[in-house]
Amino acid sequence: MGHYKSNVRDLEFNLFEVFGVQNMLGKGAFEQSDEDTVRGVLQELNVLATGPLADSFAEGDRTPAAFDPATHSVTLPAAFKKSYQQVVDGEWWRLSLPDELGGYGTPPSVVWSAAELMLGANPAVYMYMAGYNFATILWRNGTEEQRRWAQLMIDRHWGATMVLTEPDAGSDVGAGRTKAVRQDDGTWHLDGVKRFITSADQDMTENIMHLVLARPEGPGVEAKPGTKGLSLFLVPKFHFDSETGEPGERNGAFVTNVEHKMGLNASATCELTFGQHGTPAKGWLLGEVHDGIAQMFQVIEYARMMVGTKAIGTLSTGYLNALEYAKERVQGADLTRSTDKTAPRVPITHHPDVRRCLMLQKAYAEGLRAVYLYTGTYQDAVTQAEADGSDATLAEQVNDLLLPIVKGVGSERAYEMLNLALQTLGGSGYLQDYPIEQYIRDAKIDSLYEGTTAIQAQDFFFRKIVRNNGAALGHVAGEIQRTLEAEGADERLKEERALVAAALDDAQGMLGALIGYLTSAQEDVAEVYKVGQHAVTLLMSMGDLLVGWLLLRQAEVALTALDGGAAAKDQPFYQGKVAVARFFAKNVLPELRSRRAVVEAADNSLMEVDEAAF
Ligand code: ST9
Ligand code: FAD
Repeated sequence: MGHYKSNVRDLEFNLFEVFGVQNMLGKGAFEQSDEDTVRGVLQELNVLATGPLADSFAEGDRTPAAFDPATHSVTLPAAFKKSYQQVVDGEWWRLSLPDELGGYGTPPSVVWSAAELMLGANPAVYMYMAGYNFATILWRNGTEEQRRWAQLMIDRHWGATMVLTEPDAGSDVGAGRTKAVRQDDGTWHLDGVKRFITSADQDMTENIMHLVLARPEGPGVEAKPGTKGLSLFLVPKFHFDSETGEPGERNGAFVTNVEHKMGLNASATCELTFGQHGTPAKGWLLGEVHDGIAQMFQVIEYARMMVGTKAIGTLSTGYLNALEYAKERVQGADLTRSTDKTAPRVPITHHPDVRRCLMLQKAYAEGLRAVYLYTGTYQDAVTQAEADGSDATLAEQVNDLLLPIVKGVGSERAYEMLNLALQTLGGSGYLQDYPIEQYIRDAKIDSLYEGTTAIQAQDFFFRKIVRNNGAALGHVAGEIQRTLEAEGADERLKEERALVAAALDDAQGMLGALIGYLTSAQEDVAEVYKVGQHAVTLLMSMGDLLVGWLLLRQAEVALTALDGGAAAKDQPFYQGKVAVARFFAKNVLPELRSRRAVVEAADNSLMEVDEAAF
């Protein structure tokens, strides 16, 4: 058996029993899809994910991407390349493409379910497939010629990168110094050094299209500071025939280092230099000058969703591996007989603390899966609205609101819970005989790249709530209220509903306090530090609220299914849904009360501590 333990049952439960995705299949943008096709996709992909895709997961870690400075090239282990090729040959990348670029009209919620299977089995493989997806950015924003390149990228299976970060410009992308100088022929020469660029070289594709943020210069180009002065340039590794895509001469974008990392070793993280090695790095402007950051955020939004889904997929397989081990590992006597030295030894699942750890992992694995799929349903609504010409504004705003929760909360809780998964295996968890130590190393990156958790929290508060005047948040709060106040709601979940209601009140209280500090900052600017100190608490608490609420919704569905005489094979699944909703509501949601008290009592003494005193 491979390392990867998927949970297709839970994916299908969310899609069909909780969110009712089948109701929009066969219509409008999703005309080509039906329930059977979706179930078929998940089943087939599951075979690939748990088999050939998972097979090279450990090999990619033990034999990391190798760099040859003489040729500026990166090579990957053969086993890893085989896994990649199988996904490419199966044309799974089509799932995320729009119809006009050869997609299947698959709803985003289903695409993200499929993505979880690949990301959980072998995340680096998925990330090398960026070329197909990033081609849509050229398609959406490019000239006629660049739209043709988009098709070439797909047809010829090129790789692609997103190139923002520089040594002095990480979170602060606007500090980037790489420049682009306009040439007489309308092209641009890029000059600068970027670092930490994922997939900037590999030996699996004939070409790589780099999507690079740089500061344009030249006659008639207004110099602007910060992110709003950046443009997006298309910089191919090899020049190519614009009609056929046939690669020609080497362009001047060279990889000059590959980082030695804590994990995700199959994914090459590169220093990428432009115009530093005697060959000009020729780029083509995408769209208009100074549109770069807005265009790059089209990529970033996708990538943030991907990172959250990756973290949650890894948490899920970590939990299921821990669960399997716990059921088999016999150690110690039941606590009720601990003084009886002759008592039989029991599987560790009998110990209350092991149960606590397992149930917490289950709560976050299944609760966060529901959060990313709930987010996916708003992407479904956006796609559907774009197809039928209706207003997509609210769905877009709700999706935007939820992205920092999927990415920020997903990555933080996954890392925390994977620690519990390892703990469940005792000393064995520390060994490479089991996959959990690699999961932890591979998942740590998720709270760092694509914007650290602090950046997600500020994005959530300032941009997604305050700037949006609370419209999207109000909609989600209304959805939660609807569950809480539903007529004929199941009495058996009365206590859990009260706990979710209290958590909603506490989260709103925290938000109210932060908004109060922001308002006071108009009088005393230092008040905004209080927001900075507690924005992550708000983000994490909103995440817990959503997890608690969605687990409650799932429990309601499960009780109905059990009452309706669910098949014997399904009963433990539904019983588990009720148990986990109860556990989370009683054991985690009350914590929001004390977090609220801390936020409401915030002061700025932390900011007054002299650095020397730290
Ligand atoms: C990275 C890559 O880390 C990691 C790995 C990538 C791997 C990719 C692989 C993908 C795989 C795909 C595979 C497909 C497979 C297919 C198979 C399918 C089954 N939302 O607030 P302001 C914009 S990359 C939208 O003033 P500052 C907006 O235009 C590096 N837009 O910002 C705004 O203008 P306006 C990642 C947003 O103070 C403008 O920015 N690095 C948003 O100037 C300025 O906004 C980071 O993420 C948003 N949320 O700059 C950097 N926010 O306001 C993190 C801003 O007029 N740092 N815009 O609308 C930040 O995010 C900073 O907050 C900052 C601040 C840079 C935005
Ligand atoms: P810094 O920005 O220096 O942050 C350091 C600490 O300070 C963090 O805790 C951060 O939260 C905090 N901090 C910084 N600014 C603020 C603030 N304003 N408010 C509050 N806290 C703050 N980049 C790309 O462009 N393309 C890629 O493909 C890519 N892939 C990557 C792959 C890997 C493996 C890694 C490690 C990085 C990758 N990155 C990539 C870069 C990644 O996006 C950055 O590392 C990330 O955005 C953080 O920047 P930084 O490392 O410079 O940290």
